[in-house]
Order: sequence, then C-alpha cells, then structure tokens
Amino acid sequence: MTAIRNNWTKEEILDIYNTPLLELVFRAASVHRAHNPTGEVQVSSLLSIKTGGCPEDCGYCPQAARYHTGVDVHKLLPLDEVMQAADNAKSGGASRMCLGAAWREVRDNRDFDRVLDMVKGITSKGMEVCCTLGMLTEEQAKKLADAGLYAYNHNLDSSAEFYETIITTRTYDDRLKTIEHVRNSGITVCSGGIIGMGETTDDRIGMLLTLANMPKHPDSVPINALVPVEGTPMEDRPPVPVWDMIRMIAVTRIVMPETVVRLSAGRLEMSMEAQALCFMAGANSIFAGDKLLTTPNPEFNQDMDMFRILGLSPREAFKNKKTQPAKEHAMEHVNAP
Ligand code: SAM
Ligand code: DTB
Ligand code: SF4
Repeated sequence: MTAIRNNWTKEEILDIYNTPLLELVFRAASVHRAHNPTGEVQVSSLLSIKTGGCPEDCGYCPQAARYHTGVDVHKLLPLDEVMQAADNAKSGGASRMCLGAAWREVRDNRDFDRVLDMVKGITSKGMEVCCTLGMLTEEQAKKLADAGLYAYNHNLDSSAEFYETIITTRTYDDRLKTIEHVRNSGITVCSGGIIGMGETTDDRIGMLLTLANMPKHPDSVPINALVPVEGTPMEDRPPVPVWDMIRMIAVTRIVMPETVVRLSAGRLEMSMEAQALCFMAGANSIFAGDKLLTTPNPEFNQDMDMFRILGLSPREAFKNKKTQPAKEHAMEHVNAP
C-alpha cells in the first residue's frame, strides 16, 4: 500500500501526469485496489435548490446573472419539494443528495434556515447530504454541521494563477478560507475542479498540488469536464479529449489514494468505454440523474445498465463514518412535514 502523503512536489505530479497513458492507468488502478473496495461506486444525486441570477462572474457558469444563457431562474425551492426529490433519489439507489445554490455566499437569513431544515430532513432519511452554497463563515459551517451536513462542496476549479483569469469577483484565497471553515467544523470537504477551460497542464497540476498538500486530503474530489454553455465566455471551448479526463482522474487517484474521485460533469459526451477507463483509473463516484444543476446528464437507467455491464455497484450511505447521525436527533429540528 502506498503512503498517504501531503508533501507532493509539482515535479513529482507532473512526472506522474506525463506517464504513458496505459502505464498511468495501470498504476492508478493498483493504488485504487490497494486502498479502496473495488467495484463500488458512490452515487450522488444533484439538485439545484436555487437556480441562476448569481452575482459572480465565473466564466464557465450558466448561472451567472451577467451572461445570457436562458437558464430557468428560480428562488429557493420549498422544503417539501426538496424532500420529495430526496425520496425519489433514494429509491433510485442514490446514497448522497447534493444541494446546489447559485449564491456568492451564504447569508444568515430565512433561506439559510430553510437549507438547514433540508439538511436535517434528508439526513433523517438515511442519506448523506452535501451542500454547495458558495462562501461560508466558520459559524455558518458549524450550523450546517449541527444540522447533520455530511459534506460541503467548494471547488478550487483550477490553479491559483488560472483562477484569476476566469473569475474576478472573488479570490482563490476566499475559496481556501471557506474550505478551511468547513474542515474545522467537522464536515467532510469535497473540492475539485474543471478541465477544458483553456488551462495548461501546469494549471491542472497546480490544482492537484494544492488539494493533495492540504492538511488532510479532501474526502471527495470531483473532476468535471467543462460543459460549454451558450452565452458564457467559454461557449466555444472545444470538447475535452476523454484521454485528458482519464489522465486527470488517474493522477488524482495516485496522489490522493483514499479520496472519493468523482467523474462529474461531462459524462454525456463520454462513451461507456471511456467511462470504464475512468473507473479503472480510480474514479469511484458519479452524479446520477438526468440533470446536473442546469445541464443534462445521462439517464438514470442508462447508468444502471452501465453498472451492470461493468460489474459496479452503488455504495451504501455513511460507509466511511462509524455511525449514522441519530434519526431522532436530526428530525427534532425539522419544522415542516
Ligand atoms: N455557487 C456555488 C459555488 O460556486 O461554489 C455553488 C454552485 S457552482 C455551480 C458549483 C460548481 O459547479 C462550480 O464550482 C464549478 O466547478 C461547477 N460548474 C459550474 N458550471 C460548470 C460547467 N459549465 N461545466 C462544468 N462544471 C461547472
Ligand atoms: C461539481 O464539482 N460538479 C457539480 C457539483 N459539483 C455541484 C456541478 C456541475 C455543474 C455543471 C453545469 C450545470 O449543470 O449547470
Ligand atoms: Fe455563481 Fe457558483 Fe456559478 Fe460562480 S459557479 S456564477 S458562484 S453559481
């Protein structure tokens, strides 16, 4: 078994990245098998609880108010609608529900209270809940932890250098600070990025270096292929070669052996064979369901067919935690049915 390291150098990661592809996949598969149960894939369901109208200028994002992308803008969903979506996701086999909001940051208001109720309610159904709500203070992270939140997603997206060329309304340091607040509150960290935005190999390595050298590796690392959306500054970006996705996943697996590596956005453009190579290279999570936040994703049944063909099975909830949060405790605080 390879050691878990937090002292990687840029040169080491670059060397791994430049390994001939099949050699790289073999190495990543070996690390994966030594550290994780094989054939097990964590299935997350994604729900946009507040869509569009975001004040930020993230160059890839269809939800930024300043780009005209035609997304169906809506305010925070009611609690019962979110509970219904969680029931549907659970009966489809998802062990994690990820709630996304097009917010720059969380504000201490009624909307946040409603999100806390969503977290309590879904946790009490025996599902892991992940939120991605933008920047958080340490106090807000603690409130989410008290509500039972399992994970918080906050992506670094790319290297610090490339980040400032795609987003000007916040800094890389802001991102790192929120991640630290999440880690300090005891919520597991989910942080990864996007490839295909025009970044260099060095930028990809820079992002992996930052993630792999954190005091503790993120519990999960989503690797997204850019979904180019009309109206965003990245609408004309050429598709990411699948080989780059496979390579990126393999390197992520090798430098963070026990992290859950999520093959995230971009699967609609990938064949089953390409996805199989990603699983071989250590990907052990996907977003399932026919919609990501605003863009399409493969049909649920199509993914279940893929699982059957490849001999994969969905991972049960709370497998990495000793105990599941007490249902009664989580339910005590839910104010709605
Ligand atoms: N507003 C919050 C934030 O930015 O942290 C949460 C929602 S935001 C949509 C979550 C993540 O989705 C982003 O950090 C980015 O990595 C990813 N994302 C957004 N648009 C994307 C696109 N077109 N293709 C791939 N990933 C995308
Ligand atoms: C992540 O890394 N990818 C998901 C999730 N975290 C929130 C989001 C992908 C969004 C793709 C574009 C869209 O559907 O709007
Ligand atoms: Fe807003 Fe998040 Fe999209 Fe950036 S990525 S525009 S912060 S929703």
